[in-house]
Amino acid sequence: MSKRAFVAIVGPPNVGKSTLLNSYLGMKLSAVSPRPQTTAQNILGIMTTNEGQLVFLDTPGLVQRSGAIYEFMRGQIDLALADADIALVMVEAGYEPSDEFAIFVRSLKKIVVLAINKVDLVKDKLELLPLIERYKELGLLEIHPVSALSSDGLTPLLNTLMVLAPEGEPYFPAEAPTTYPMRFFAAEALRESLFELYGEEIPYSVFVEIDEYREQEGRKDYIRAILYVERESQRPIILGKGGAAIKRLGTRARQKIEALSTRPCYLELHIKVAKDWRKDDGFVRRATKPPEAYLPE
Ligand SMILES: Nc1nc2c(ncn2[C@@H]2O[C@H](COP(=O)(O)OP(=O)(O)O)[C@@H](O)[C@H]2O)c(=O)[nH]1
Ligand SMILES: [Mg+2]
Repeated sequence: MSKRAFVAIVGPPNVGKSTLLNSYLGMKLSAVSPRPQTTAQNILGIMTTNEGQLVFLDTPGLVQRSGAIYEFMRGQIDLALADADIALVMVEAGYEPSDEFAIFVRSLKKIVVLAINKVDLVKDKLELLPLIERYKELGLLEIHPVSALSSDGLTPLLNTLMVLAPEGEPYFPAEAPTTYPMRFFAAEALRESLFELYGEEIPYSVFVEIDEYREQEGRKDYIRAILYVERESQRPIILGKGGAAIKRLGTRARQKIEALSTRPCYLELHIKVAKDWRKDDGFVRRATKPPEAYLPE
């Protein structure tokens, strides 16, 4: 009998949740950046081995901010946890468990595995021992120091997840790394590129919508993306002098999309203003319709 589990990767912003997913899948599915709240929607990634199948859901970081987009992000975490067999809670080395964190962990009615990430930054690994003790005091039993970046400790963590996974047939066919459509990852690639190329509020102020994604036999795929900004004054920043900045954005995102789809594409970008969309429940609800084919059946 083989194993299978839905594994929700949850934790504070910026600890390396998306990097972990990408490491396990060996591909750049989930956007990564040195800044918090890069992931806004859950990303589903499937890992199938000889032992079984783990269906990871990479989630936005836990934050206590108000506004429609943050409520949406918290909803995403709740959704991932509701479906999960295992909660893979991730923190980073040096992160002391706060009271809120303790409450969060106790609220999880799941098998919980803790990954303490970024141990590559800790010179003296003995420093980790008191930290591990403090997490044990919260009732956490499975604790794995890892480095998602250098893949340190990822195999033992994977083995633990497989051991804890319920028995059963795989949820999805073994070949596919995800059930989300390519258009979803096109938006993710644009999002990551925005974080790489623009400072301050800009990446957070842009909502990326893939308006059209047309696969074309014998020619480049055609992708049209709308970048919704919160204010008219953000348009010239995105464009840059003589359109240089948006050109760079388009080129970078296109390269990421092509690397994932392994097909050449033509990427067209448009800017629209959706005033203060981050606070607008209606906009967030409309704009964040989840991708289809999320769960089997
Ligand atoms: N040094 C180090 N940096 C890491 C590691 N994992 C992730 N990072 C970096 O931490 C930042 C946040 O990573 P990301 O995966 O976007 O975090 P998320 O917000 O939890 O999804 C990025 O700059 C990553 O390159 C790690 O194991 N070691
Ligand atoms: Mg992330």
